Amino acid sequence: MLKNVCRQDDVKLFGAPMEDTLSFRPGTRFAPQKIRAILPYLEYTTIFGNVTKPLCDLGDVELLQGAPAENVARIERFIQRVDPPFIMVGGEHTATLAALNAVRPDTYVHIDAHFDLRDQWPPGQKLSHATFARRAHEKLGFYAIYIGVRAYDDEEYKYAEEADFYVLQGSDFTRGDVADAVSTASGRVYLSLDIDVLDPSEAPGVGTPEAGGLTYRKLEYLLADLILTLRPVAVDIMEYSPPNDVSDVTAVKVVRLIMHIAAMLQ
Ligand SMILES: [Mn+2]
Repeated sequence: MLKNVCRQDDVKLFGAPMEDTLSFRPGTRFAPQKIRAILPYLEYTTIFGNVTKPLCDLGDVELLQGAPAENVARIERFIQRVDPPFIMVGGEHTATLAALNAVRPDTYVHIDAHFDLRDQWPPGQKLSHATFARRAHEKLGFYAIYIGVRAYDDEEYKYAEEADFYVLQGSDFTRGDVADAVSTASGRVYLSLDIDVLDPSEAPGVGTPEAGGLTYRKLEYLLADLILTLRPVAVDIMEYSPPNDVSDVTAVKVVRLIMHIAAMLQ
């Protein structure tokens, strides 16, 4: 059904306003509606690249409240009816598990201040925003490239090492470092962006802020280097939290990134 709403080569946009697990500040469920409110007001032609076709908006996945496993299943079923390329807007990062289940990439690129590789978080909970990447890897066995990670538990770092993931830590890496990381990728690629990879001074509107992050301009170059070389089948932007934003400073970055990504995917 959804396949008939857009043309096959359109870049599709949809919201996954899932927010059933969180560690710190709530609000990611409001991201898709906030993004849609701002999207009409930003220019489509910029010095950094043009979006030549409007995004094809498929609306939001209908979700329950407080049922993470059911919501991951609903998002997965939704994505199975969407032809790539698409951009998913979170919601909590756990929704990326649904996208990985549906897309089944060979290489998963995770841009985030965090690994999201805990076995349980909070203790006793196997499925959450802090564990979803581990659940996905246990099931799907992809190769992963981590970029921007700067806050984690030893357990997560050990898991990433044992899984032979490529990890570019912190925010001081160069474009050459990114090229080295890219050279290890192969096959079908899925790219996930947690907006908390940005420094909280530039992007306060997140649920789990961590000091010492990327600048917005560095993230733009990073995404261009990754997307233009790896040609991911789909991309997501997760964890934007409007109630924690200040004067839309995070919102305008999220919307601009969506347009950059759409321009590169089309
Ligand atoms: Mn994060």
